[in-house]
Amino acid sequence: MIRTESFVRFCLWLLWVQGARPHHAQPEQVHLSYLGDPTSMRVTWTTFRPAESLVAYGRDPGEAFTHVARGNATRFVDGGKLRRTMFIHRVALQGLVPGERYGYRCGSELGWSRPYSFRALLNGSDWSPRFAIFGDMGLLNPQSLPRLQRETEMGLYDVVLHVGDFAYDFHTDNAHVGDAFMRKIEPVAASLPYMTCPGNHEEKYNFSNYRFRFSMPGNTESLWYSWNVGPAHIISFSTEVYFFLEYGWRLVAEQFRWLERDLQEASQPERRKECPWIITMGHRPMYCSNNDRDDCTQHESIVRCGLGHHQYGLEDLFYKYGVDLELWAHEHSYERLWPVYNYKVYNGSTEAPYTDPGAPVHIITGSAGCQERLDPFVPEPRKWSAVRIEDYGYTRMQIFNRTHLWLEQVSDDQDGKVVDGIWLIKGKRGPGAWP
Ligand SMILES: *[C@@H]1O[C@H](CO)[C@@H](O)[C@H](O)[C@H]1NC(C)=O
Ligand SMILES: *[C@@H]1O[C@H](CO)[C@@H](O)[C@H](O)[C@H]1NC(C)=O
Ligand SMILES: *[C@@H]1O[C@H](CO)[C@@H](O)[C@H](O)[C@H]1NC(C)=O
Ligand SMILES: *[C@@H]1O[C@H](CO)[C@@H](O)[C@H](O)[C@H]1NC(C)=O
Ligand SMILES: CC(=O)N[C@H]1CO[C@H](CO)[C@@H](O)[C@@H]1O
Repeated sequence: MIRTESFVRFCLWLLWVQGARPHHAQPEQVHLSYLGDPTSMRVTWTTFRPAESLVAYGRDPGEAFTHVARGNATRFVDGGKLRRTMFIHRVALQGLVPGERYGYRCGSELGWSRPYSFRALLNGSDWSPRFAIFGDMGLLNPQSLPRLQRETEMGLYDVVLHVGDFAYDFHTDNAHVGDAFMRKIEPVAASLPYMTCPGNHEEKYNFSNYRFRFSMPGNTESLWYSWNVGPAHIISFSTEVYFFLEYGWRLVAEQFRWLERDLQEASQPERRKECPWIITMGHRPMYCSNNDRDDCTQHESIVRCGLGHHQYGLEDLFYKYGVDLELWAHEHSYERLWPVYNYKVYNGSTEAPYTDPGAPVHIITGSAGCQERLDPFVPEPRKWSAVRIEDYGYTRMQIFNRTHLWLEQVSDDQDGKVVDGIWLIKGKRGPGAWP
């Protein structure tokens, strides 16, 4: 009896050893990112053995995958005990026709992914991009993910913004958790550009899992970058440079200088006329009314006021350049603020607080779902706090045109019900719009 069992086990092991090898060049964890050019899209994936980096693609429906694009793979060694090695492949598709749908699969002669498809984003600023926005989604309890997957398949979105904190954590269990998370989001992330910023859960080994796994525009290993989509300029940055100074104070200064330059350029009058919305995304908020001891609960939060003697504070910088909307996460809840600057509320008017507001608008949306569950609020809302919701869910945003932007909050707990919504309407732009 025992002998038969061990024999069967031995056979299974042999099969596994034989079978496992070629599978290591099987592509997995496929995801897309947008480089800011509507004729282009980047495909990123992982293999566990070196292999070529090819994407076969074509117009969908109609063409078979008649085109082939090539790219390169980067070797990534996780910092854990096992020093697991993987190969992160990156291929930029070029020459796409804006607005057209493409089918693709990625891999090499050693193994291909299943087919996926995406729509190339539209050109110019005269269209209305639709976003799914959330932070803090983990491998365990990613409650909003099935709904996001269905809505992706229904064609509800053009882009996803994941505002930091992934997997919980990428590096956990020798980065097996990171692999499993990236496989789990694949149905969404291989169909829509999945744009990111780093959160505190990505910190381990100097953010290396984050830096290697994603492929955002620019040359800062996805840490900070900006891009245009429709009538919006979107800036993604790292609040974490302020909290993990052991990786270099230099990074705080470098990112701050970059932010200032980027904002300066984006607010040149001709650019702002074409692309008036300036939207930021960063993980840890400046303000929040949660019942914990996070930075945002401090009156002089670091993200808002900066380090030491108020160096590199972001509230003044974003105010100075007339940032319209600031997207945050970190708190596992949803909170919408009245237009606020330095603790003072600047409603457009009492009847229409978000029509030509006198300060940036902040949204905190970190309740997509993770093993740390939800974060409660302090009992009394602050006077700058407009709406607080402690449900699992995510935010939808549609930038209708140069003046009108719609934001709404979806509660997954309440079966997809829209539990909050505002029009942000702006005629005036830039610092001149503030009182
Ligand atoms: C995109 O729009 C710009 C400006 O209108 C134009 O110069 C460019 O040729 C367009 N590109 C494509 C691929 O349609
Ligand atoms: C951490 O990573 C950043 C970005 O790659 C790099 O500039 C910095 O020097 C690294 N810091 C340390 C201490 O390795
Ligand atoms: C801002 O507008 C809202 C909604 O009308 C109102 O409840 C709130 O008191 C206003 N705040 C200030 C400071 O005017
Ligand atoms: C912008 O979109 C809003 C909402 O759809 C609409 O009411 C408004 O007329 C549009 N503005 C322009 C200039 O098209
Ligand atoms: C660093 C490197 O090898 N870059 C190459 C990546 O792939 C493209 C397209 O094949 C090449 O042009 C680069 O030189």
